[in-house]
Amino acid sequence: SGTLRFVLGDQLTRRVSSLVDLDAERDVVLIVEVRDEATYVRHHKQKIAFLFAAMRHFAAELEAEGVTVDYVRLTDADNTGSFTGELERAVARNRPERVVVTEPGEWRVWEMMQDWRETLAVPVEIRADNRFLCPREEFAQWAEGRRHLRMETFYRGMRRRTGLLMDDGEPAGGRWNYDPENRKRLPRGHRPPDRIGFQPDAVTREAIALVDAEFGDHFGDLTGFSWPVTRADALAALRHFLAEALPTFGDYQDAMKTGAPFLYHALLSPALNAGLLTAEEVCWAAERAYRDGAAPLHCVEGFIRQILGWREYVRGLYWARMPAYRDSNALGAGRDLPWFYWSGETALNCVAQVVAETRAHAYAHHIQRLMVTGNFALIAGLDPTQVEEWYLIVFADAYEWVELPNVHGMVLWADGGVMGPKPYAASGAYIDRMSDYCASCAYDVKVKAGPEACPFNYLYWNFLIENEDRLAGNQRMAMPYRTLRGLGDKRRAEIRRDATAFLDSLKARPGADQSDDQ
Ligand code: FAD
Ligand code: DLZ
Ligand code: SF4
Repeated sequence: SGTLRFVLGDQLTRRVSSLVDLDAERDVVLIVEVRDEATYVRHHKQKIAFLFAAMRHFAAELEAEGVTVDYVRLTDADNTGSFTGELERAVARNRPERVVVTEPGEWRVWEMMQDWRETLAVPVEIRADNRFLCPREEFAQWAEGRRHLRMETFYRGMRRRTGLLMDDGEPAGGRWNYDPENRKRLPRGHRPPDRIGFQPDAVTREAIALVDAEFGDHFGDLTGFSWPVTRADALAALRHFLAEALPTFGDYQDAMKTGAPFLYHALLSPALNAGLLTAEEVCWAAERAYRDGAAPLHCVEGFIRQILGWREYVRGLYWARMPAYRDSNALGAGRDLPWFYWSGETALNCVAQVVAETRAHAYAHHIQRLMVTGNFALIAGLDPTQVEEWYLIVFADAYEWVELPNVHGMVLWADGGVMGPKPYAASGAYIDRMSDYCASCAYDVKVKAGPEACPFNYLYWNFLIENEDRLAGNQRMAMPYRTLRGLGDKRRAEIRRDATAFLDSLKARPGADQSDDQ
């Protein structure tokens, strides 16, 4: 008897709604390692190790507090491998009066939860996820009747509602957005701060060994694992970020540099998304740095916008528009994901660098995701479903609620403009301006046509040509289409020729030849 409180692997906070009224005398907390969750997509090895390590540490912390934890390990005999199977077994084992759980991050699991209410022998209470600043219903109200859901409008509402960076009802410093001061190029020879690494302890090493043994054929390396897996370490990571990186965060937010995967980014998304930190405390800690004079407003506003704005916004959008959201394909894109997204074996140096860093760290920063692997997927016309699966697999912070809007909406414009007014397509010049990748590339970013040319250059124009019917009428695309019309038939034919030759040369898997791909 008592309550069985089921905590999912990305809800690892003592403050999660399913634990707020925990009675340590009578209740049992259930945490389960299950094969289905590790394989519904074949997650990066570091992502699984991160979650298993964090789940085991969280269970130990609860036990230290005197709470009874029913912890199912992946290799336990009779582990059914699924949330539903393990919950059923746990109900039979513990004989609770009821089950309490917090709503999940993914639609897939939400559907499972609806079934639990029908099939379990005891009542199941599904509580709202209190780990976000904007409740689902509130976002749904805001979104109702709007065809376009613009982040900036939502963000201003959130600033007003929370009081973050507000002075007497006005935005601090008199402006909502300080982007014009951000996004500089990195000066040559600039040395960014070191990442704070967390040496795996015995518990984490065991989780890493388990993943190596059970999921050794998944994408990614385990050797460099240094994520924070406890709340204490996540707080240390936050302090390190506030002191070392936040004061420069905005300036080089969009810069990319060979051998420097982290730059001034926070590296806090895995901890935030798994519950080790809350969005609220991270935002207020950044605001405090501004009020104390430890970081300038343009950096703090830029950072807070990512969490209070973007993160809350994509989560709200996901729940407001699912399950239909993932089905659209506004640009009719359908090419297979090239194998080099996994192998990194490509002459496109920018892509090779980002894939190699992703394999090593289960991390790439925002502009790498958006403007390198993302922009390539957009202008090469890659199939949204395949691209989305890749993004869900390769990053330690990936869950569908945050991955899908970013990939489907922001990167691929597969939602036809719900998130952004126009596709973010760009040629090689953008990557050249914001990185040092082009200097060591086999292609020449300044060349527009022929075998030496940077493929981003002709793929960009080819993208506009392929989507002329769909995009030429879009006001925000008027400029590039005007330029395209001025190019002339000969140049158009040249673009088509180069793009077709390049796209036809891409392999969807090793050994695949043209005839296989048909
Ligand atoms: P910083 O750059 O330091 O930013 C601080 C925080 O802001 C992040 O920790 C994150 O919580 C939040 N944030 C920033 N941008 C976004 C955004 N666009 N959406 C939501 N939150 C944001 N983020 C994920 O957490 N999981 C994903 O699966 C994911 N997939 C992405 C896919 C694509 C194609 C793109 C363009 C972005 C994606 N992002 C995703 C957003 C962003 O790239 C990561 O949150 C960020 O790189 C995490 O690293 P950081 O903690 O160093 O972030
Ligand atoms: C991602 C993941 C993995 C790899 N393994 C587990 C697990 O064994 N047990 C668990 O409770 N959660 C896991 N997760 C996180 C879940 O997939 C996540 O809670 C759902 O996607 C809902 O957001
Ligand atoms: Fe990437 Fe083109 Fe630059 Fe090569 S030249 S690194 S392919 S943008």
